[in-house]
Amino acid sequence: MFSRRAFLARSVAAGAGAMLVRRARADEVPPIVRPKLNSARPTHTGAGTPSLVTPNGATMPFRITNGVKEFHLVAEPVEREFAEGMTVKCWGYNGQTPGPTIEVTQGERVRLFVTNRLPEHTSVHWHGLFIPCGMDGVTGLTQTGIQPGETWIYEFTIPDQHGTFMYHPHADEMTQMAFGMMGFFIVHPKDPPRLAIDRDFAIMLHNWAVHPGTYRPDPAVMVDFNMWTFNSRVFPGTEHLVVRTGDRVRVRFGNLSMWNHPIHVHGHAWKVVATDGGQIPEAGQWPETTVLVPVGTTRDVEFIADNPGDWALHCHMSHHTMNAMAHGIANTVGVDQGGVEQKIQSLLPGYMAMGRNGMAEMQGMAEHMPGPANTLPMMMGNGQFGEIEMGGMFTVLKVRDDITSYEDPGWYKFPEGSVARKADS
Ligand SMILES: [Cu+2]
Repeated sequence: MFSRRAFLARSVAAGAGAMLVRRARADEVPPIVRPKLNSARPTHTGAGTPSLVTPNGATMPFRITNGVKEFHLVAEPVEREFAEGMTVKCWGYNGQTPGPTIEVTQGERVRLFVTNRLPEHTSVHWHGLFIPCGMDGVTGLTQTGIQPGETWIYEFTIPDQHGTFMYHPHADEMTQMAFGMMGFFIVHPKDPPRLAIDRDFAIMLHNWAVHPGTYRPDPAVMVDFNMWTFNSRVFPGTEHLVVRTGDRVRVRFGNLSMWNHPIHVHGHAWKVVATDGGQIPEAGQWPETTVLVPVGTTRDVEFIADNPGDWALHCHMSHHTMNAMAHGIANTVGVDQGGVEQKIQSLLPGYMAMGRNGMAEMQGMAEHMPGPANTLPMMMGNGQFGEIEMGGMFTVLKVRDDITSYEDPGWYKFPEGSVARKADS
């Protein structure tokens, strides 16, 4: 599994003496940068790789000091708008959740400064990277916690592996990850890939328990989550993925949530080409339209976008494409609630019985009746034909023949006579 070259790289790293994390001296710490969301592209220009796009996110800035690539992560409280109408009090890195995407190239020497501005200790684990154990970031096992106010240094040589990895705390994980502390760590290959990629996206999957009317995720919740996010945003707040017809597209999914997510694409089939464990040989790749992204893993999928249109791309767990969910309520489908509605109205003026014919009537509820503060409707978002009745882990893959940039081109212009129609029209 490990090449001789990788072994040598490790030996060199060991010889350099940086085997354990240490506290930073004030004069060596790079400035703190909080990149603006979506402002950091184009970003990395590795050999033959396109700019990586973290939808609704950003790329981590760096500086080079004596040939070493230096990053400065700041663990801190952040406010994150999940979609218009809901802002959550989270924890993250450099003003964001997920934290900005770190990009490096195979073989590079990196130095990662971590400043802790949380009210409790933390650490950073580099998920999937084969680095010296003293840099692994597990509180108690490989280091003591980084205390509030301290800045520590992780330093290592990127081993002979490339692909999609992640970073997250390995200290009070239940709280710190529930609050959104996670990010991508992308290693680009030193040599150009055999098949050039035109569009490269990174999407982190997460779940949250933000009880209706509240602002802070509940870290004690184990299974009963109510918000499901792509890069800490819910539909319709999720950025659309714009590609040109014929583009070879890569989407990197990471999952640090508490559920597995089967992510489905319409109109295309993709192949899983890599996991956080390594690249998959071509003989081991098979086409599918849904990739299961288990907890604690990454999956890189690739496909040719050869079918123009507006294609749904979403988690196939139907409750994961809903916002502030109405789960746990009595099942009223098929129930005549007429008499009940009048009786309750005598106690609660304005009460509306709902759900007799399904849940679609509850969409746009916010327009009909005020909900709790900071709580999104269960299903929302409009397309060119009306309400899409989705939330959570949903976005749109926009495949276009005629675009000259990857700016959002608006809704698809369907060719005459190509849209489903009512039989009697
Ligand atoms: Cu899901």
